[in-house]
Amino acid sequence: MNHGFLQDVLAGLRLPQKTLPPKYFYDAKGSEYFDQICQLDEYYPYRTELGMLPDVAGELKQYFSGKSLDNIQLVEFGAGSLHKVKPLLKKLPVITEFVAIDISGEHLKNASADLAESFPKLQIKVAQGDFTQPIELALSQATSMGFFPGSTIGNFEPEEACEFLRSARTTLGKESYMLMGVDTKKDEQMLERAYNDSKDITARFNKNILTRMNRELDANFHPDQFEHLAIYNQELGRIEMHLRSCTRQEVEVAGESFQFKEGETIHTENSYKYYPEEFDRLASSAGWKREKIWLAPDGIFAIMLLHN
Ligand code: AVI
Repeated sequence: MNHGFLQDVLAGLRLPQKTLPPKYFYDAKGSEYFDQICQLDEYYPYRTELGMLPDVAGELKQYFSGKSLDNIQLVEFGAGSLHKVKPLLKKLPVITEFVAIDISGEHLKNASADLAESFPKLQIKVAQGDFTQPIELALSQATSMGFFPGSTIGNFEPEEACEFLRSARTTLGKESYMLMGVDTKKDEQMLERAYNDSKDITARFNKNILTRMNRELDANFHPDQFEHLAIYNQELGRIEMHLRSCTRQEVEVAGESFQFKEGETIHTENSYKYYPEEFDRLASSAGWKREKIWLAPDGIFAIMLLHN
């Protein structure tokens, strides 16, 4: 049994507002659902960012300064399916090394075998692990650039986001860069539609965590006794995902029982949205300086280049 997973689940379900850490969404099935979410019309962050990346990659070099730029070591945090790195690799042949860090090892291994076929000269390293923790990288002479697309930073609490940015600075070393995708505050309807898609893929993604606990933690959740809920919390500037119990029920996890009232929720994810200036303040409190911002039409998504 995965001990860290069990400890986190028990601790979260014992809270007055039952909570689960969103990083546990991403088992093999959850990663598949997430890939499907990315193909949805309603889920604008993925396609918007992917559409921006070729131009961003084309312009990147002019914002680099300092160290030699003949070699860039690119480090992707939470690498997943490796779709987003391709436009960078195509436009920036100076990227000679690529390190992919992700929690879902199997998914990443398949994706990186694919990448190696398309970019045979690229040195690829795969690291399975929790990228929120500092990681020892064998840093070469190359300039390091972190890559954290998809607005995954939004799934951290602001203090955790700051902590992550600080630890990424340590991981990447002096004179490094960081290219980040950040989802922006916008029209509430557009936000809520992105997390309540008409094909119910996001609902399946959310409920998959129950199936995962049943399988891995000897739990007995009935996924059909919970419903998916995603709402924008304007005060806190975040989409919240919950699983709402349809009835009064009792569930066991590894021998411990938990009571649910009808309508009670498990809070499974926050997805924070930032005004660019808000994000600048966060990055600078972690020691990064914004070098450049690219905004999608109507400002619905931002890509930022930070400099250490
Ligand atoms: C991975 N992360 C940035 C996604 C998001 O938008 O917060 C996860 C997600 N949750 C529901 N849909 C997508």
